[in-house]
Amino acid sequence: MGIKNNVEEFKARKLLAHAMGKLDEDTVLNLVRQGLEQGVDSLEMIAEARSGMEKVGELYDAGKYFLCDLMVGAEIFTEAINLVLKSSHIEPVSDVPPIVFGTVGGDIHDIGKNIMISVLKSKGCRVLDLGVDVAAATFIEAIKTTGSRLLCLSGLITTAYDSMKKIVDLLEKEGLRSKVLVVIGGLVNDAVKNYTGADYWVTDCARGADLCMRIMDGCPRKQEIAYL
Ligand code: B12
Repeated sequence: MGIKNNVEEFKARKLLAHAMGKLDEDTVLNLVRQGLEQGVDSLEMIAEARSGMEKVGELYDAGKYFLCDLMVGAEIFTEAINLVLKSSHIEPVSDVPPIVFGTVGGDIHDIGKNIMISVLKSKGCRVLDLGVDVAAATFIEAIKTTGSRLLCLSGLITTAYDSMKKIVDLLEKEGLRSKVLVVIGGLVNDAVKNYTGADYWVTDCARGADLCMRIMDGCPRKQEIAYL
């Protein structure tokens, strides 16, 4: 079977999502290695692993998985993504102000944030990672000191929406709103975007990278960077 067929088969069978949902570490990692060998797109694999993580969340919701299972899921997912991204660690060369990125106050989920940041860096963008549970004032301070025009906020729990809104309100209060575009990601949707006053919402890594690159005019770089 040719490489193209292998890639199609990989996608069609959703094995990675399935193994992720079952917290089957060995199978997840083997499938990622196999996918890399067969030339499956890295963003495709991230998306599939993420859909497996959604299953983990659903099972947790249904009382079939417990907090420790969420934690195991997070570890497996991180290992898998590190494998996927490992050959795309390229030093950012952009000389425009960095994208300011963080998980908002009250929220400690950072897997999605870290993936987005790795992908953006691999495309040559500079990113200032403020970490997790970041206070609104810290985001504003970072915008002021870097002169950044893109603020990326990650949030996965409902209380994160108020934190996001607070940040956007503070941008307005400080007279910075018209200079900065705000992109939110994680467990968000159109209603959350409207509530928080953000400009865009994203739940997909490929779309997120495209959007940020467009806002940043392609993040100037010196070399062409191919994905894996
Ligand atoms: C892993 C996980 C954890 C791990 C987090 C580990 C870590 N270091 O991040 C641990 C076990 C610590 C955890 C803790 C908790 N969790 Co939790 N967790 C999850 C789980 C299963 C997966 C999240 C994840 O990593 N997904 C994979 C990543 C890759 O997806 P993603 O974050 O969406 O990111 C992608 C895109 O959205 C995008 N992206 C993300 N951010 C951004 C930002 C920008 C700007 C852009 C452009 C793109 C972008 O890029 C990523 C790549 O595709 C979800 C279930 C779910 N459905 O999401 C629950 C979930 C989010 N957790 C939940 C809960 C309730 C909790 C706890 C409160 C549990 C508790 N009782 O203590 C605590 C929260 C503590 C806190 N204060 O934050 C709930 C939230 C419900 C709600 N509506 O509020 C969920 C939905 C589970 C559920 N169904 O109940 N959790």
